[in-house]
Amino acid sequence: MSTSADSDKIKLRLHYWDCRGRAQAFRYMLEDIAYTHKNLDYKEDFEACETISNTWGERRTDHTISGPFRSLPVLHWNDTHTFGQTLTIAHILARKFNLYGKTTSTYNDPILLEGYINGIVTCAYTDVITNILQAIWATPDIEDMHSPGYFQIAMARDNLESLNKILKQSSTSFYYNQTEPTIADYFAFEAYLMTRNMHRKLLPTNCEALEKLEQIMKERPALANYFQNNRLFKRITAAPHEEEYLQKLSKIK
Ligand SMILES: N[C@@H](CCC(=O)N[C@@H](CS)C(=O)NCC(=O)O)C(=O)O
Repeated sequence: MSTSADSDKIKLRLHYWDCRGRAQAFRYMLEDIAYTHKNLDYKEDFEACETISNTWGERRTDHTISGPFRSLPVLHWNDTHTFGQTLTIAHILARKFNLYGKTTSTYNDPILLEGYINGIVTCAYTDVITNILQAIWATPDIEDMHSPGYFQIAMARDNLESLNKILKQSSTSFYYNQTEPTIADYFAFEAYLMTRNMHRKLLPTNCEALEKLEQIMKERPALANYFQNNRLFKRITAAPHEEEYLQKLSKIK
């Protein structure tokens, strides 16, 4: 039996590391969804990044913790379903809570609109966020294009440029002429913020549309609360060297 996302009680439990990592884009989605859907009981419980080098080895063998793929994030839906894989979790949320936008005169086929939106999500997640996470683990010298790990930051920059260009073509501040954010906007928002938080130099020269997106996303009541209450983790990955590495990068002008 399917449940209505607008009226039936829905219990969601997210399990992820206490860092931004892969989950941050859909954490923003969940904040907004929980703000508007009072039937939603949503909580996140965290796996401490510190456990990755000691107790996680054992914890990951327990499927009630590490889900079907022995990795995090994991989303528990109503104590009956357990999902793994970042994009799958985000797509389920978008499907259930109407974050695939509305058809417009230009995008008048819902399936094709979903295809456009999914393109942005995949690009932001696979080609920007994942590359930035890998780059932080690889600690490249961001001023030396021959440094191992430089490829990841070059890829992230190139794809952010495409994300900015596509957003600029929209008649609104959101992708594909939408008046409310879709899953695409949450992912592009985090791809842009995460890259900038690694280092401003990694951004493409022109980020005007993404800057505007950041501004409008941060004005949304649930997200404004989230940022004002300092709920965004400073830590981006579970890499033990991250703080020291980002500190070193911050000295580069
Ligand atoms: N393809 C998965 C990858 C998940 C993944 O690699 N998660 C990492 C943390 S960011 C993890 O849990 N690593 C520990 C492990 O695999 O044991 C996704 O996109 O969610």
